[in-house]
Amino acid sequence: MQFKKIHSVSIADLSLKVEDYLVISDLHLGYEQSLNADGIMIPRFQYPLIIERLEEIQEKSSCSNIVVNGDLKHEFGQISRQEWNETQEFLEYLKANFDDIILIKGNHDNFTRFIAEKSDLQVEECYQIGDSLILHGDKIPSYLDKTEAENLIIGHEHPCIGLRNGERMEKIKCYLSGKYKDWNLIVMPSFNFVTEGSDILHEKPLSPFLKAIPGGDLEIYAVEDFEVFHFGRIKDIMAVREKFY
Ligand SMILES: [Mn+2]
Repeated sequence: MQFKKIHSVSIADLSLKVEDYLVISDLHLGYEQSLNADGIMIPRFQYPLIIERLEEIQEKSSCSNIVVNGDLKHEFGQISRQEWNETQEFLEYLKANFDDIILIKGNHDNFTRFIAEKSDLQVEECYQIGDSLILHGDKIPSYLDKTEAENLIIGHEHPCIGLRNGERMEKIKCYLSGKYKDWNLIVMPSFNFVTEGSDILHEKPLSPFLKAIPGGDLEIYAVEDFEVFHFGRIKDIMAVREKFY
């Protein structure tokens, strides 16, 4: 399958293909149970959807290695039973289907290390493949100054674009691409089916990397079912909106 390229990496639906690695981000396993605890009655449906989509991506991309770029699980602090079971099962699934498995620490991953150790896996701060450095993106680490990578691939933001369709607002997951200092910054959407994410046109950015890029100077690549739609830059869409509304 032919994938849309951003710099040296390719968009394979909700994952990035970086050489022979698939990169996925922000699965937030156990999210439903955490919502249930807050009184939001949502059924637990994510896990089979995640596996199904990942299988399709692996088949179409023929990648044999994988990087999970942070926030594998949802809850802060103590691990809930659903999270423990699903996370363990997911790691075993990865071991059965991929050769090299890299787990990167996200801000929700305080206890992921203990689950990972049970599957003989480790949790890393970041991981470099070719000219791309992969990190979660919840903070700007000091080791960045020493990296020789050209691309920075982050998650954490869960970007999506809200499009008005008559009375309804439809949200589509998207990638963002722009410049952070001298690096090419690529922001990934979440591999999570509970929510589309945070709307880049209507909500303030979360990641310090995005806060450091003034005026929405970022290209938007929306993804839906393996198709990629280039929307142009956030700031150009904002300018048009101001003109007409
Ligand atoms: Mn995060």
